Amino acid sequence: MKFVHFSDTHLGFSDLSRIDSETGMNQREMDFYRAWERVIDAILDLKPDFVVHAGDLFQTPRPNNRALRIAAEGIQKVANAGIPFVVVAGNHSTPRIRQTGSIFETIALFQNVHAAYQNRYERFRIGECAVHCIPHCSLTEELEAAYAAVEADDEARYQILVTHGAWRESDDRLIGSVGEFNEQFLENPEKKTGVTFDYIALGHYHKHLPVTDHAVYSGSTERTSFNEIGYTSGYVVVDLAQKSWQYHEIESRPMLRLGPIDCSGLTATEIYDRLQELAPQVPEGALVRLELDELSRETLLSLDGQEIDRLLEQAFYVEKILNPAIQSGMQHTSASIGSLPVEFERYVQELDDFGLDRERFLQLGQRLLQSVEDEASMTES
Ligand SMILES: [Mn+2]
Repeated sequence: MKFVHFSDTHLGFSDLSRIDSETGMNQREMDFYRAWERVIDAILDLKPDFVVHAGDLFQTPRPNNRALRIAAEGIQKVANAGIPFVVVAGNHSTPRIRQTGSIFETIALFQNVHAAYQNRYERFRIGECAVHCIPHCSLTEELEAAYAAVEADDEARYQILVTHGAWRESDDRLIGSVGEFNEQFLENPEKKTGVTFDYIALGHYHKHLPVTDHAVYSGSTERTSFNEIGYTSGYVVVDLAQKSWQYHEIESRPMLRLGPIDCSGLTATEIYDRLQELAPQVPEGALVRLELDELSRETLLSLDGQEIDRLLEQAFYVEKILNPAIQSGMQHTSASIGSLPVEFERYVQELDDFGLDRERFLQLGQRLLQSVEDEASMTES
């Protein structure tokens, strides 16, 4: 028995207000639709026995009409090919107010589609396989109740679990945490439930990562932020009889880091020269995070963002992180603030007797700052 595991497709995500001239659509939004379609096409080619989606099908609990249509089209193609489709709700697609109702009520109307989205455990039987689902639960008590309800289906040959959240390996070790305020923490489900699973399909972490030999984050199908530089996009094919799985990469928009470039003693013109040398490293259509360190006050003031964009014109977008040099004797007051996350990191690293988990605090704080910055840049344009 073979199945496909994917997750975090975030349909309806959009960013950077770049509009495609032909369709009038946000180009990043289209990237996410294309990624989804690539996986759907792969599924139709492969003809697995079923498909599981481990959460964050949509970017929000109320996806726009286009996101909804594209999701429905893909699911319908799979369902029409006679391939059952199991999906759990992740933290992004779970409404904060229950009265909103869930988009998955609609998705579940399709034949061959099984959706777990009601803040509780559900189990579906597909051929020889029992598919146990724990969706995102809004309350810790609901998650505990979900674990307590998990029971092996003794008549099924295989038991698999589909769930969404960060994996709590031990009290001080979290895997796959992205610092979102409502993320769910999963204790090792086998220890928690006493059930031995043949495979645990995880969603939430956008990086493809096996946590154990049979508990696997498929990773997302596109990157939602520069925090995900270096993550590949793809899906996993699981062969239950062979007790094996394999990751398959799909194409997604190139995303890369340029620098950090040490700019001490450099003028703006010298920095442009340096960028001209580096430009061939940037592929067409790339999302680029450019980091310039040790900028003098004068250089910082004379740097022209549009000139940088022109030098890297094949890029889709260049995010510029400008870090000023810290002048001696003025350790804590830089001439100008580089970027909030960088300044925040400096601040946190310098605090003595912190008393909290510094790394986690830093990660959470940076994530929050990033989301505020992202929101600001979206409303600006
Ligand atoms: Mn996600």
